[in-house]
Amino acid sequence: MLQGKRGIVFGVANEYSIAWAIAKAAHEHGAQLAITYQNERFEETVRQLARTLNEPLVLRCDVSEDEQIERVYDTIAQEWGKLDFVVHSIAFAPRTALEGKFLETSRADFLLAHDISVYSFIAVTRHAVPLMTDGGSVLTLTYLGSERAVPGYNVMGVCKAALEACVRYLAAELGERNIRVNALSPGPIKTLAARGIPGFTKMLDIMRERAPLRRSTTQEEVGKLAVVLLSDYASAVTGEIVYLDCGYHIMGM
Ligand code: NAD
Ligand code: 0WE
Repeated sequence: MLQGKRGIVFGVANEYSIAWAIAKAAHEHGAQLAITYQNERFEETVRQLARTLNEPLVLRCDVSEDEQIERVYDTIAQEWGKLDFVVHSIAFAPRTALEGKFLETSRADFLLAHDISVYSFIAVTRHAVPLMTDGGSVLTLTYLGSERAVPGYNVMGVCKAALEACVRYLAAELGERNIRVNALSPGPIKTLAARGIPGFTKMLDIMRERAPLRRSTTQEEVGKLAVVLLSDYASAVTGEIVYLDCGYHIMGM
């Protein structure tokens, strides 16, 4: 589905990362890849994982620094000269903001969460645009907490609402270049970002009880749908938030 296409996947931390599942699926479908990790803490793990792909570019990118984003795209421009897709699979809010009361969200936590989880999506898309000379597909990851008050998701819910608005504004602006912009919205998945969230196991129980499919989403399922959205099979889909939450969000109770 992605033969002859080149893409970059931001946000691989370990084998459980949604970004990694997307990279694997894109690789299986013929894409040539670059993958990025946040810092040295993840470098060894990510380089090890990368060995199972066909020599991807493995690049460090802390999205809080413009120079690191620029360096990544300088490398892509040098090595490939063009780009077909971008996957943004990054979110962060300080633990204090996810544990305390939403009312108590500090200015510093609010700004940091929005910088990493929202602004970075605009930045990585902006740098990709000049390289997407044959059109392109940009994808990010969101969560239902953007439109429902999910207990504890707090400032991240506000970030995801803003992220989803970014999807629409970028889609509107980039459509004339045949660049599509979409988000995938999976149900809760046990990844590094989910581990240590108090009551996360309970959330998986609730999915088993209430989601029409009586379970939550797997990373592999996100990988498969991502491949479709990155491919020409989704050539008329842009500005969309695509749910793959086993139907959870349609329920009224
Ligand atoms: P993950 O921890 O594997 O991935 C999050 C990534 O963000 C990590 O690779 C981390 O290094 C990266 N990151 C954080 N701060 C960064 C920074 N300053 N610079 C660069 N990278 C940074 O967890 P995941 O669950 O795979 O999360 C990926 C995306 O999926 C996130 O946007 C998350 O909100 C979204 N999502 C997750 C779930 C879930 O339940 N796991 C559900 C819906 C959406
Ligand atoms: O987007 C997320 C989680 C993103 C996340 C996770 C962490 C944990 C470690 C952002 N920042 C941090 N900061 C840390 O220090 N998800 C969709 C998973 C998630 O997190 C929740 C959820 C769900 C689902 C938090 C509360 C309630 C539900």
